[in-house]
Amino acid sequence: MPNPDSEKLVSARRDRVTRRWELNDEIVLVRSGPVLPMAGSDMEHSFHPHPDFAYLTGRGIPDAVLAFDAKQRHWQLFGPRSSIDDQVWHQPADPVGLPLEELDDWLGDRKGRQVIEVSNSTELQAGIGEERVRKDELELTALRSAAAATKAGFDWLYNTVSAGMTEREIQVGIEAEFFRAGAVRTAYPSIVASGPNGAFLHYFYGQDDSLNPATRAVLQGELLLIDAGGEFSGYASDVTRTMVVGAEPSDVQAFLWQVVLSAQELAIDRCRPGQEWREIHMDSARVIGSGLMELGLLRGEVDQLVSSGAVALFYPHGLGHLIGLTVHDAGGYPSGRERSSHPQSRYLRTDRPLEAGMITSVEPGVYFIDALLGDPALREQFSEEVVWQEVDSLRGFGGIRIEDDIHVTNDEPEVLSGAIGKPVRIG
Ligand SMILES: [Mn+2]
Repeated sequence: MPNPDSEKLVSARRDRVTRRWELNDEIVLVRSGPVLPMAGSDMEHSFHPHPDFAYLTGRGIPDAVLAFDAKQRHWQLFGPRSSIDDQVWHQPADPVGLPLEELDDWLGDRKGRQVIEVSNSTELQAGIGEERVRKDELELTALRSAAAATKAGFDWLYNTVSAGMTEREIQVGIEAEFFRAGAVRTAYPSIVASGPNGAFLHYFYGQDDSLNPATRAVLQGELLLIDAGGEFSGYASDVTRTMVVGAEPSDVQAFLWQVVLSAQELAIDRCRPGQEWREIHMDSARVIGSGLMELGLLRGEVDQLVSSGAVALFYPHGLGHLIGLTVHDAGGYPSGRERSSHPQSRYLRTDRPLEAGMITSVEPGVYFIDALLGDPALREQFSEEVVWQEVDSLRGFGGIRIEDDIHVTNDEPEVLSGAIGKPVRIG
């Protein structure tokens, strides 16, 4: 049950959101969402409340409705009541607010007024999203706890993993430690990618359609890329480390690892109010591009290599994203900002100036992605800028990504995941 202090903070969120909404006498409904059935089965997926509902109530009850009467400036929560039959199978849901059956009468008392579902209104959703980007104390506490649970998993990894372990063994081990440390679940499916698998940005075990977990073992001297995090009180953490397992890093591994770390450190230091995220992202691409030039994989002038899309062949994603109730959180593009189709920024999930209270991931990377590097059209297009002979010798290298979660403050950036070590080698 939320305590009185947290109730006060949640109520303050509602006040801030209603100040953003331009309403007269409308009725607004914010639904938590249903429990979703699994196809062809009487089982259900685990419930994830709609994050807007969770934000405005501090709760995660299925089928609940938060109503706002704009005329009376009054919020009313309606929650389901568990029947006796329900309670034979499940523990009862908290009896929050008024019984859900009373919603129709409540709306009937307000007949003739326009009823707006938040999920159908971009404007109202944007109003909530604009508030969700700046975290209050309750949210920061949850985010710090999520990062602490994630640290427990990575500590296990550093102490335990050696060459010969399978991706599945590593995934089970790291997740077990998240849960022991208080995480309710993982914030997203853990990415445990050994060797060449690290070149898939979102490599998930079991994605080979066999219905069985991955059996690939990490080999001595290979890279191991782990992108995983626990969820705590509904809030995500999102951390990536890449290490060489069971051997000293090769010159190329060590060099590229250092390039990615430098790009990350420079970007983290710029996570300060007023900085434009897009510019930090583009500068991180210049750092990566300069490294690739130094290694003899690209030739030319770095700004040109970024603008032509040559760097994006090796760093095709955005520098990071906002984090909160969802791992890729709301509010990345405020009104007036459009997504770009440029290869270096088409996957950029945020384009706005940073503000104190925001949480953003910072996750530059370098990858050798077969689908891009083997594409005849791209090889032709970048025949001058990419030294293909050198690049081809690194096919199968995998990828390197280093990711932390940053709290932008009016002082130094707070790295929520900063206590998680960054070894270049384990095992
Ligand atoms: Mn991330």
